[in-house]
Amino acid sequence: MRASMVCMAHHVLRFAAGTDVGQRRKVNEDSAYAGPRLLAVADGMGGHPHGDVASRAAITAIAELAARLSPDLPAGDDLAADLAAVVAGITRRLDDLGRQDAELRRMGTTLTAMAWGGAGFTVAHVGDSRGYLLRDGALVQITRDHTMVQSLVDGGQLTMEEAARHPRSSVLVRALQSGSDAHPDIYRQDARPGDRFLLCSDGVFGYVPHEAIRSAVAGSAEPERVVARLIDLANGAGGPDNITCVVADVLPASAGAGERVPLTIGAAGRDAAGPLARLGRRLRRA
Ligand SMILES: [Mn+2]
Repeated sequence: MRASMVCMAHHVLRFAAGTDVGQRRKVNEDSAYAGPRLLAVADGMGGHPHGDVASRAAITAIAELAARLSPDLPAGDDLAADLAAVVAGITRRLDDLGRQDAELRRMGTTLTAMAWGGAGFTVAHVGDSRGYLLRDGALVQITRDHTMVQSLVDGGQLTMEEAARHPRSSVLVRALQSGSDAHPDIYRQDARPGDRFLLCSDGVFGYVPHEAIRSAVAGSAEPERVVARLIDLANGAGGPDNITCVVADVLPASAGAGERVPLTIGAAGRDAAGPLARLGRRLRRA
């Protein structure tokens, strides 16, 4: 008994990520990051100019935090403080960009980020991208949408079903935006071996029914195949929006995590010669 208390459970992540522009948009304004310590999805806000710039700024800041965290031993990290600082930094960055270029004023992005601490996550969430947990065959949403319709659901004025069909279901009440303070939800999420986590943009859950998402997430042992299946389902539903997924399995450390090269994709992945590519090389050497 004593030994199990001293030897804290320490697990590892096996992760995959994918993004697709969809069937109707010209530009992919989603970005995502997946690595051994951090998972994140950012959706540049529809109806705002230059959402791709905003989601790239958010995911670049997440990748920079990932580079500062040890890939293996989480001891001593204060992940809630780290994530709060990153979110505040993203807002400052959006403010700076807005000051330099009037066209970039009022651009915004969602951000759903999960920092891995070895036995659980710290989540930072703003907007209407989502986190889900698949445990014992059930898929549960672990983030709360910052949307007008979710506020109406909370107030008892709409059911979840009505909210999902609401014509203004994507109108946000909170986002990362230049000219306004960020108010992220930051909280702990427990995790155990066998858990599978999904982060995705609304291009997935807005068009693919919950049960189809659950069945895709539960349908393959390989996170890569789950990502590909979800992108296929969203495109099969018409692909009206950009589509982005990150899938991560929690494994006992003894299982090893296999491929651990971090992925930066979508709008943030476009600038292959830029600072992110250099960051990627540094991480691969580490
Ligand atoms: Mn979207």
